[in-house]
Amino acid sequence: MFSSKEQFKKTFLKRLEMLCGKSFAESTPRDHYQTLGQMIREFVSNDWITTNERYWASKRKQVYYLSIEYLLGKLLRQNLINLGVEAMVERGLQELGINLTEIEEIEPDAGLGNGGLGRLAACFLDSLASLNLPGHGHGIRYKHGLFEQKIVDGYQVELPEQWLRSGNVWEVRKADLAVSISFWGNVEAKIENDRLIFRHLNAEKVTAVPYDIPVVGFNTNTVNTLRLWSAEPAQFPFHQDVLKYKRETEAISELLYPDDTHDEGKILRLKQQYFLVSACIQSILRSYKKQHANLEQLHEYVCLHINDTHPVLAIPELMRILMDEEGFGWDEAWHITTNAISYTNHTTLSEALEKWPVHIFQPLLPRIYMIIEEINERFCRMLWEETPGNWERISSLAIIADHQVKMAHLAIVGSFSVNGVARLHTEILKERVMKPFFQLYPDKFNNKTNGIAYRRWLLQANPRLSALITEAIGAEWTQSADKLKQLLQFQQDEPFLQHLKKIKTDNKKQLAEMIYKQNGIAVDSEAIFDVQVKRLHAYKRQLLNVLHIMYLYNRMKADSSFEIVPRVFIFGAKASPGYYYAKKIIKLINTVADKVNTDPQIGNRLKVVFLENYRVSLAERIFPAADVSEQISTASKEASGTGNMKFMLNGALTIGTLDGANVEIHELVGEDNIFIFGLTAAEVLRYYQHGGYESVEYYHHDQRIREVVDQLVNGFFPNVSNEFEPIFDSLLGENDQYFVLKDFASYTTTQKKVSEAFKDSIRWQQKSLMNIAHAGYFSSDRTIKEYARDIWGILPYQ
Ligand code: 26V
Repeated sequence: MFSSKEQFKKTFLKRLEMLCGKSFAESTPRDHYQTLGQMIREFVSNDWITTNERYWASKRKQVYYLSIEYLLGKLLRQNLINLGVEAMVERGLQELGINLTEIEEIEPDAGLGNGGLGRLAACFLDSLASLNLPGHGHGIRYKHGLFEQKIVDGYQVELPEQWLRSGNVWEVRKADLAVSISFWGNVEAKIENDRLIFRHLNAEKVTAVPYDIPVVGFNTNTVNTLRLWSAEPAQFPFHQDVLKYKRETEAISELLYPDDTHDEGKILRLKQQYFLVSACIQSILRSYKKQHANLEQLHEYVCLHINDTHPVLAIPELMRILMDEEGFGWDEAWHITTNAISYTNHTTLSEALEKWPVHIFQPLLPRIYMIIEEINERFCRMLWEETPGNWERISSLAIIADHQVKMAHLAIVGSFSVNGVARLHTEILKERVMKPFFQLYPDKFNNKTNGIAYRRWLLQANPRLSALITEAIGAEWTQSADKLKQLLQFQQDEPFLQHLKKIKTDNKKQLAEMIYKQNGIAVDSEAIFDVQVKRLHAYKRQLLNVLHIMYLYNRMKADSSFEIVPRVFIFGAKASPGYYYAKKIIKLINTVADKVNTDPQIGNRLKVVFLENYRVSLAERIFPAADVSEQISTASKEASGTGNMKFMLNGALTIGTLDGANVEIHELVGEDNIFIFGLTAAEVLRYYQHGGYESVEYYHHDQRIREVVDQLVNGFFPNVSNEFEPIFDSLLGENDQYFVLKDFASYTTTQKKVSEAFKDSIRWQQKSLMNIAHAGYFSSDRTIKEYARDIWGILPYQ
């Protein structure tokens, strides 16, 4: 059906009628979207089946990526590109009077993730399939993804997200592959034939139904699977209150939790976590047993990778199945489990490390809790034998302590590999946060610097730049990102650099149109587009960016001859619904935007734009239009960042701290092509350890700081009395935990350098080119090859 344009058109028209029961004349863009989606799914179905059969028949090792989040975005364009039929379909549709870009709009973003962690999982799936690697994803089919954000009067308002409202054209429901999950009840221990047997009695059963989504590789026949599990009531519920049971069951896959300190201890979240791992492991073992005689070598054929600690119950769940259902003894089960499971850590922030109160955990998952207790006891015994009497060490490393289950400790003890997501992050894990564990298991720890699906973020999101690159160095870069380095030969090529500039300006004009449509703000596409898009968190320091904007505004007001290179500051950020402080920052950004944008004295020299509902599809429009990428987290806090890589790939220059993967970007592009400022991670950690920072001193000694901080509370912003007091207090009352005031001067000086550099247009384009040319390193293909080689031990097919 995709063999030629004519064939495509013919099939499309026929399918449209069959599927929608309407004539072409009556059909709507939604009908066109549904038809094209169905056609693609049907087209890949053969390769999908073959890929799977081949994997099992060959009996080679396969990896399962377990993640509570997948931030997929839209799939239509990606699938067309990966199948190599995009241009043909686009032309064919055009001849029928249909605009592909318009029908793309119909597809909802699959927003089953909060941010970087979920998007990373989606990028990894793309790379696994594109590299012909046997790797599949397992996740939850949330009915509602991350909330939709509206900005009303400058405040964030959350609306439920409804991506499944019109169905999901990519998924296939596999009701026959459903499995049963048990919660609550009690455990009975009995001796049978000289063996201690455990039975989970009186459990409440939930049915997990898989929905499979094909993951189509780029320019290959490999089609892997993303299996999303949905919770449904069991067929014959033994329950007095059936309605209550139905409601509680369906609640499990009802919504994605927005990451949030205030959700600690939510029982539903724990239910989701166990639901995912139990369903996933049962389904893997069922397939495995069809091909293999016994489970003794499971770890030689199967690897379960857990994306952060959310799926860490895979460890006790696999132990449970091996012991209680398959009859293995503890030691054998432990050997198999700990050789099958690998773990990625995504944060060192203590408030983000998962801990579950025993009083919640134990009743919900009684048998799983028993197994964790046993793991803990054996682990503590081992520690005791190493350092007898050192209770302090034992209680700080224990898996269960202070009536809590510490999920990261369980992950480290029960897996064969622990990796961080950027070099600096892994060093901090090894030398500080997880140091005693590193000393205990030095060989487990390794680094895998994050990467991005560069085809989505460049080939797909930035067609103008992609065309220029292909014209300059050929199309090989779409297969191996390293080839982007060949662009370095154009460093002194002025026409090429001019072309690069023209492309950026065109992309900026396109974004400017969108900004005008959505926010009613007219921005000048000749100005610097300075962008900070990411979740709103105190440690990411959107506040530092805003205070700098306020400072610029003050300078311009005080001195009408103050010269400034025109700038548009663009923000996109969702705050967790319960994160009070983050919401205050959103209100502040919008309040500053109102003040600045409506001041006739400022005109086009300074504009501030907050784009609502930041998500994958919006990101795809923003990155190609950015001049400056804001990566300004307090050093040591951002594990890696991946937006930083997307900006770089699209030729934006980074202003950033030496944090996360910025360190590696800095190394790759060199001093002259990035703007680094602020405290280093070592300095920040030294302050935390030894003290010595007094934010009030910076307030008193720097007049610029005093002015902007005072403006938060002195009526400078009309009609928002007291609104920003919590921000004022965080900076002065709470001694500015994130060193905003400490880094202010350095940030301001560096921003000035950015403006100066932008004036020299050709030099700027050279810097931009250096960034694009070196971004190949951050392809998730590179990252996934490293995981495959160093951790999973899997090989490509074909
Ligand atoms: C969660 C929470 C929840 C409680 C409040 C504070 C807080 C802070 C951070 C987080 C995120 C935890 C895990 C996570 O999403 N990490 C992100 O993973 C990305 C992919 O590896 C990485 O690029 C980001 O730097 C990292 O923050």
